[in-house]
Amino acid sequence: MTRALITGITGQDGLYLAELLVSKGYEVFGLIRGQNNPKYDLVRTTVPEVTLLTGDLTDVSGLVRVLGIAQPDEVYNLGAISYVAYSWENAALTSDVTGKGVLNIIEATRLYAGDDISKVRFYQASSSEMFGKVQEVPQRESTLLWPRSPYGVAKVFGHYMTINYRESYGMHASSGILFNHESPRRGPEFVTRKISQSVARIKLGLQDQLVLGNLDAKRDWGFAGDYVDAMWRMLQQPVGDDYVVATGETHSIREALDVAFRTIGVDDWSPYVGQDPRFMRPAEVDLLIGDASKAHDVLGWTPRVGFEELITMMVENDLREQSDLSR
Ligand code: G4F
Repeated sequence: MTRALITGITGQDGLYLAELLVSKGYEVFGLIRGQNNPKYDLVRTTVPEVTLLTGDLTDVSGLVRVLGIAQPDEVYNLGAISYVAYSWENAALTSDVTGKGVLNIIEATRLYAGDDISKVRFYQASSSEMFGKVQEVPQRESTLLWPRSPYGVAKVFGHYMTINYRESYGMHASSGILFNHESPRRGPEFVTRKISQSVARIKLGLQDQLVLGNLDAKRDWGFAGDYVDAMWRMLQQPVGDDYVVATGETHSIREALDVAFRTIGVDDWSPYVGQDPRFMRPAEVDLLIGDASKAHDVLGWTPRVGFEELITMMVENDLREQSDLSR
């Protein structure tokens, strides 16, 4: 039985990846932070097969202990402080967890492997946020990185540290440069879920207005359930490498609003949507669109869920969830 350790098990991607690996017959371990973590029950009910181990990406000795217990063949580092806007107010903490945390877990993994570095494979969740002020359209593995947020800077550190461990120690270490990926499990602080939840609440008469920041930014949005499959495929290759994972389509926040409001039968959303500088960022990433041809060619990976289907799925899920809650 192949054994895997997932950090960030409580997040959207952690849950989808755990389900995928369990369906493939893996024994899955998840790193969970702190005592009485409120997300503990969420993991327990969603993927009861997972064994949860307590630890923190900022604590190397704890990570060494967890690796010793899990004895993984594959380590997926999905743990991070992942909300970009928060990273300006908490730049040092974001750097510690999202940046240095990568060094902590990859070094702990190297120590766990000991003399046999081939005994374990490592996945790092890199991000299209690293492209920031984009230097090429579309963005690919070779595009110069120009991060625009403390979060993006921290991800660049983790990305290059992963490459460095591959080159320095011959480690099977891969970095997935994932563009935005969403689902009904997305946290409500991210724009797609904020929109889908608010649109559902407006339809049900539970909310009047949706207040957002910049409506003109463009993102390459895919479905998280498709993207975890790309992570797994990376670790099945003979050697580690870096891959862009994206749909190759870009859409603005306005277009996301068009699709979401159409789902509830509203064509003109302007009376329902306001803007507030509170939700604007000190430095914006204006346009992201990925070229995932390497992932297609080498991994045989293609996204299955398109933009409209994704947003509609999220609104429909929130309509169900919100009407259950309001009963
Ligand atoms: O949904 P977002 O917060 O995602 P963002 O910043 O693109 O980051 C996400 O994707 C990255 C991959 O590129 C991940 F690495 C990262 O962890 C995260 O998953 O914001 C998307 C866009 C931004 O341009 C933002 O300015 O939506 C714009 N936006 C406009 N109004 C808003 C809002 N974003 C949020 N969160 N809330 C708003 O009210």
